[in-house]
Amino acid sequence: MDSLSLIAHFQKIIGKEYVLTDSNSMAPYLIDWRKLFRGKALAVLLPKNVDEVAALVKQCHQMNIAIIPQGGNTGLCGAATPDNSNNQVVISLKRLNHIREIDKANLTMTVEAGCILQNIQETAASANCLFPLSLGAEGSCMIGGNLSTNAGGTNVLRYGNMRDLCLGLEVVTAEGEIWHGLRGLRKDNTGYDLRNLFIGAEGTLGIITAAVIKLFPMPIAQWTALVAVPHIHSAIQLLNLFQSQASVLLTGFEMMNRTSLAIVGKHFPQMKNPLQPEPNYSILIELSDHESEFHVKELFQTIIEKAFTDGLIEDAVIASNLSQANTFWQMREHITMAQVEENANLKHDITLPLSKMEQFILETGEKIEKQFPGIRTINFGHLGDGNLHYNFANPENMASQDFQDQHQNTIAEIVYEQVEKFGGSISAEHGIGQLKLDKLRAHKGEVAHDLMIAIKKALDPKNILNPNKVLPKYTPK
Ligand code: FAD
Ligand code: 2HG
Ligand code: ZN
Repeated sequence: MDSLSLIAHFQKIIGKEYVLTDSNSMAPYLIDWRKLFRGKALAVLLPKNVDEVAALVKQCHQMNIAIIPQGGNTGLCGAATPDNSNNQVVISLKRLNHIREIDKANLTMTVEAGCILQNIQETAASANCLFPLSLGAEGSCMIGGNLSTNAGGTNVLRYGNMRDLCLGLEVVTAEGEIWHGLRGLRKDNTGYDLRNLFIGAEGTLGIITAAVIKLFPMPIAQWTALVAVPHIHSAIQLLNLFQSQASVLLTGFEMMNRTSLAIVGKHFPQMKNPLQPEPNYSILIELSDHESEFHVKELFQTIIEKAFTDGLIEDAVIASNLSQANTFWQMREHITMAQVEENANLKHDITLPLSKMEQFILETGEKIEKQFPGIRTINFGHLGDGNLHYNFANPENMASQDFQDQHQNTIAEIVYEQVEKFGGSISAEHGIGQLKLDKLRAHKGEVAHDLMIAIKKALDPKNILNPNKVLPKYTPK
């Protein structure tokens, strides 16, 4: 079948206006958020419900057309961008954007894949419930993308990542069948865990069309503080102190090094760090409570006082109201945008055992600074989860594009070698996509990698779902 008849088939399934083929309307779907990856597509398809998704996939399966599922296109690993063959189609889930049900007694919500995360949070809040997944891209990322990347964000240390927040899925398989797995059960030991195969698969095993997600009672009080610590050692001790004293009330523990907040202040002057002089590390801490405002405030103050006495912290600003707390969070969430303003930047989204974090930072920093004098380390992240965004910007005397083009591989090699040495992971929460495709086999080991390929072959024998993402074209022995 030639491409014109194929397009006509798509148009018959979802309507002419939802099959985009002209380059202007397709453009935003063919480039990733960081503008690192660009691709081409036969068409961008915008189905409105699960049946339309299934019919499109059946058609593609029959014709051996590869499909790139796409949500909000905020992913940071190029996983939602087609390749340059011009033989692939993008299926955007954005029109599947209905909240199907809120079950307050069961504390669950059934949402379609194209629901924007922030809309889900707001709908949950209007029912006096909390949906805790929270990240900087929440105004545009979609729950299907969050599920497919197993997104993390800033509440993981209390509520877990997306995998922990999902009870059931509806999925269109590679052959265009619909798996109706939308159960809101917290226990279900009925054989293999299919749900957890699709979560984090980055669209390589099936297209998620809806999910049952977990809700939580809304906390009645929150206290937020920004705290100055001299080095990473004290940051980890402070984390341990909060964990032991506040236990599950600790809902956020974000670390930002001096350069991270300096670039935020430079590009967004209304967001200057209130801690002055700017400390080596600023820690954003949040406690949430269901009992009383008084309780959490007392607890916070007691822990902060102890931290001062123990010499762990140099300074602290406790947010006096919600608006100041929001300003602290805004500052934290703007680091990624500030890095965009700095132009080219190198990202390494890694996790390490907390016990190894200090040695990793000291040793790796020394290696990199020795080789690239003046390099700017933008080190921030979800310290409570052992997750660093260990990023770099060019030394002042080197053009940022040259820095990126000439040195990104060398720097990544040093970082990932160190990650292996200290028993960490080369992808904490952003995924593999095409960015880290060539690193996965060495990192996971042959056995794990071959098992992944076996799963992929069983679920998608024609390799039409997001090919060459996560797993390269590889034939096991
Ligand atoms: P997309 O980018 O559209 O897609 C991501 C992957 O999922 C692709 O492989 C795509 O094919 C697949 N996919 C999308 N929808 C479906 C579906 N319905 N079925 C099957 N596969 C699908 N991530 C974090 O984890 N934590 C953070 O704190 C965080 N902060 C961020 C801050 C900023 C400013 C930005 C730009 C990104 C951030 N991210 C973060 C990364 C990104 O927002 C997340 O990975 C998010 O989950 C992606 O959702 P999306 O809808 O944009 O997915
Ligand atoms: C965050 O935590 C995101 O802000 C993005 O995961 C990290 O920009 C980055 O490297
Ligand atoms: Zn993050």
